[in-house]
Amino acid sequence: MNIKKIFLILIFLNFLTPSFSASMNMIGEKGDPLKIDRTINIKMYDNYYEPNIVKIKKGETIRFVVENLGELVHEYNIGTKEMHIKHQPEMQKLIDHEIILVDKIDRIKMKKMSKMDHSLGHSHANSIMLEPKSTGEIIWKFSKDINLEMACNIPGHYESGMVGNLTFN
Ligand SMILES: [Cu+2]
Repeated sequence: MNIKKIFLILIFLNFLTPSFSASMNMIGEKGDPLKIDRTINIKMYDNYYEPNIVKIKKGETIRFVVENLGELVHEYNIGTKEMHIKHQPEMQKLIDHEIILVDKIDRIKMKKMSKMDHSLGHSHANSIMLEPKSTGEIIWKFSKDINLEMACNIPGHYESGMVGNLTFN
């Protein structure tokens, strides 16, 4: 196989893998930290969010300051219901590889393993995963007004109620 052919295949593969970012475009985009309209504080407990309904205006850039007050690792992930359901097997993989432990995230292992399997990297602009007693943030621009959910896709959490609504008015 010549170099040009390999190169073309690589380009083709590149089109296949970011199916996630393609679906991300339909829910909005990573927000500009210099253009924040509002800050919303979200508290994560075992297994629910507070608040679990957030009203959004189309076009708003929101900084979510997310605090994990539970005793388990949790995620704050913005997406459609379909995206969350699709994301759940990925989270199961992180558990299987012992990257997510009950109350810890092995970020060194995550980094190492993501070189072999990109889906284990778990770094998307629309989500953040936090250990207990830690805080993080997401800045998201809601450029599309489709109904979204905030959800934790760690196995069992979504099902037990760790899901809320981001609704447009
Ligand atoms: Cu959770």
